This record gives sequence, C-alpha cells and structure tokens, in this order.
Amino acid sequence: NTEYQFILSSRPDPSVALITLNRPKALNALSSPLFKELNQALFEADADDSVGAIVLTGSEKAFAAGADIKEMKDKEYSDVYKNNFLENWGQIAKLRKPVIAAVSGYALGGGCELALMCDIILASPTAKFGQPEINLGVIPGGGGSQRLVRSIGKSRAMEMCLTGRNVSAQEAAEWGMVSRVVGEGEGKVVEEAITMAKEISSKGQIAVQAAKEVVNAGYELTLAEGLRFERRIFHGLFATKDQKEGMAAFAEKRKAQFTNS
Ligand code: CO8
Repeated sequence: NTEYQFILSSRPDPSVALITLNRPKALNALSSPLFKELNQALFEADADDSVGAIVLTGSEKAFAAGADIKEMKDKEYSDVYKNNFLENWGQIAKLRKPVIAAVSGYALGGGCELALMCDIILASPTAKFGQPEINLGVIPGGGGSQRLVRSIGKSRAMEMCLTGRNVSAQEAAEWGMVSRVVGEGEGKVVEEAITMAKEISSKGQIAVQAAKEVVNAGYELTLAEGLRFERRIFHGLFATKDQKEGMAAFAEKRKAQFTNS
C-alpha cells in the first residue's frame, strides 16, 4: 500500500482485489494523479491470474464527490481538447474481469459515472447518486448521460442531468441503477461486495469473462446481432475443459472443479 498516494490496493481474499479510493480530505475527488493510480491498480488486478473479480470502493462519507473541480476550473477549451481530457478515465470499462462498485455516501458527477462504469453496483443505505455538473455550467463528461439513459431510461436520466438532484440509494435501487441496497452498518457494503466477488471467482473464469463480454455487447449491438454474438460465444465455450467439467459434475452429482481452461 505504500506505493500509492491516493488509493489503497489490497487482497481481502487471494481471489479478490479490493481498490479503495483514499483521498479523504477532498471526498475522493477524482484528480488526474488519482486516476493514474486507479488505472494502474485496475490493470494489475486484471492481469493477475489469481484474481477473479475486483471490488472498487471509497469511504463511508464518499465513494467519490466527482472530478476534481479545483483541477478543472482554470482549464481552457484548447487544453482539454488538445489533451483529450478524461479520455483515459473510461479504462475501467475495458477490463475483462468483473468489477463491483461498493458505494457509500456521495457518488456525484464523475463519482456516479465511475460507479456506472463498473459491472455491478451495490449501495449502502447512505449512498447518494447525482450528476450535479449542471450546477457548474457543464454536463457529465465521463459517460453519465449515455450510461444513465441505458440504465434508468430517458426521463430519469434527463431529470438527473438537468436538475442535478441527488438520488437516494433506495430510489437508485427502485430505478434499477444499483443491484440492491445492502443492510446498515459501517463496511457492510464492502463486505457484501467481497462475498459476491469471491463467489464470482469460484466459477470457471473463461465463462465469467464470456458472460461479461456478451452482456456488455448488449449495450452496443442490435438485438439480432447481440443474439448471434451470444450464441457464437456460447458455442465457443464447448471448446473449454470447464464446460466438460461443469456438465460432467452436474451429471455425477458433485461440485465442479474448474481449471479455467
Ligand atoms: N473537487 C474538488 N474538491 C472537492 C470536490 C470536488 N468534486 N468535492 C468536495 N471537494 C472538497 C471540498 O472543496 C472540501 O475541501 P476543503 O476542505 O479544502 O474546502 C472538501 O472536499 C470537503 O467538502 P465539503 O466541505 O464541501 O463537504 P460537505 O460535506 O459540506 O459537502 C458535497 C459534500 C455536497 C459532496 C460537496 O463537497 C460538493 O458539492 N462537492 C462537489 C460535487 C460536484 O459538483 N461534483 C461534480 C464535479 S464535476 C464532474 O465530476 C465532471 C465529471 C467528469 C468526468 C469524470 C469521469 C470519471
């Protein structure tokens, strides 16, 4: 943990990488140096064969209160355009391993967008999601407008982006933006996310990656193309030992021993 200044990276279980945003004084505002470290830790976890799933979290008070406004405030159009500002902030969505966001407290602006880039969101009852960019004279820049509309539909996405209102954990769950609200208690949501990550890690990892790939493809493709893609990937899994093992274990009434091959 000494190598990073703005995040903590640990292995609560050999098969689970836990990345904790750790810039408490700024409510985990997402500065460029923080994102550089986050991307590095994410890529390390993605490349580590012993890791099956990744959990991303913040503090009790804030998952992340957005992009660092103080870093952005004096930037000019020419700076942000030339350097393609925020371009490398979407890397998390390109990982092959599942990422679970465990959200407590504020997930605002870029913080909300970061959670939306993850595969699964679990929320503590304290979680507050919002896109307050409209109050700063801008709009979401980390995919919020696009991912929200796919996640919660046009009217709700418009409401969030146009009013900047925070949405409670309960509302976010009712809207389908998060899987569920986890029970009360400090650290509970992270505990629950780690348990889920361990469960995912216990499956055959080729099938896990394939499942993530096909669900994500559903965001990009027409239904006909998506169904065809899913079937082709499904067919391909018959070339794996894990498919032979998984189906043999069922027939023999025993637990499958996947070898990720
Ligand atoms: N950037 C920089 N500093 C921040 C940020 C931020 N987004 N949020 C909080 N801080 C700092 C505060 O300035 C304060 O610092 P200091 O002690 O030096 O004054 C410290 O964190 C604590 O904050 P508060 O005193 O404000 O704490 P409160 O409990 O009173 O309020 C709030 C908490 C409501 C969360 C409040 O801090 C707030 O409104 N923050 C800004 C929220 C916001 O507007 N976020 C959107 C930013 S724009 C954006 O995210 C663009 C997205 C770009 C894409 C990103 C891709 C991933």
